[in-house]
Amino acid sequence: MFTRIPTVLRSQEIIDKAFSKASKVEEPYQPRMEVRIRKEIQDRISSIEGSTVFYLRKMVKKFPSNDALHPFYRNLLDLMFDLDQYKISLSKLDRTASKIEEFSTQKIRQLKYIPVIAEMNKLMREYYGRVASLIGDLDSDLSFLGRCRDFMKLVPEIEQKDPTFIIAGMPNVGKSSFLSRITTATPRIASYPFTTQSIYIGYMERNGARIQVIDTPGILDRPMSDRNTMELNAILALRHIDSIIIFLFDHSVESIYDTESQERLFTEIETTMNKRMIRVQSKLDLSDGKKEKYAISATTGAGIDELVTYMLGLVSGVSDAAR
Ligand SMILES: Nc1nc2c(ncn2[C@@H]2O[C@H](COP(=O)(O)OP(=O)(O)OP(=O)(O)O)[C@@H](O)[C@H]2O)c(=O)[nH]1
Ligand SMILES: [Mg+2]
Repeated sequence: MFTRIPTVLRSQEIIDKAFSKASKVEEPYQPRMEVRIRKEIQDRISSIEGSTVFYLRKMVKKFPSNDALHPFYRNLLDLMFDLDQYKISLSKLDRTASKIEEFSTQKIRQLKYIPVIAEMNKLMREYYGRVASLIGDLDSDLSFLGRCRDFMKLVPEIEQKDPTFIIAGMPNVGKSSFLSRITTATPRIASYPFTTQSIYIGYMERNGARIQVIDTPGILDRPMSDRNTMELNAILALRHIDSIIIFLFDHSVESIYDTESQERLFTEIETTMNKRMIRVQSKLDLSDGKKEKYAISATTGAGIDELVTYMLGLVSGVSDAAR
């Protein structure tokens, strides 16, 4: 959504562009000087009106409206910036475009009744001044929208329609190995603009339905209290993605974390995310037997089919509907 928005220009750039284009407007020879000047001013006004109104309206159209924003993106935008300000800034751009239109029509009409060239030039100066001030008043809104766009452009695009699983668990438990085992291609790597971490998004194709799997290193694998605000925001936004969480427990002999700390994180995620959680034991080949209902080894492939079948069953209603 935000990736399609070009860089947002600042007031002065919009004014400079429009005025410089208008200054190139020239009327061909006319025997009567007043007629030529009048026509030239009229054309310059139309040119400025055209380029400024076009630009402002284009921006309003390119930025997704509040209603068009998926809750995930809406929530992020609100957390990082301010959704009310976003709405206000967009509607200010739109209103200014209308004001410029009205003002241009009014000036072109007045121009028709001005007989003296000096008066025509005065009207033109007035016009330029007013348009420059109308667009100048938008500067803080343009800069605000520019910052929203620069940030949101980097937020990973998550397919909202596909049934989605989020893989969580302590570091090194085998989340990424599991993701590459069950998803087809190399996962798409996307960085959150406000964490140094990336999320990995993979897709499983089964029976014609597409299922999205998101691996979240550094986003879900540490206690909430250790997190900075940015990371917390990233987690809170993930709550808005309709999904089921696969929580991996490493009960293997080589596990870095004890069972208690893994259980603590499980409970914490369960409480914050408020989503269905599936407990899965990883690294079965290195473990002393099965300790969870679902146990897998990304290395040998043991237990994978069973787990995937279970996962598909959980979303089959959803994926049928999506088809
Ligand atoms: N023997 C064995 N090793 C595994 C298995 N799954 C993962 N590993 C190994 O465990 C290590 C960590 O695996 P990752 O998949 O990177 O774990 P992760 O949870 O994504 O780690 P972070 O992204 O750092 O949180 C790697 O050396 C893997 O090769 C498994 O089923 N069996
Ligand atoms: Mg990983």
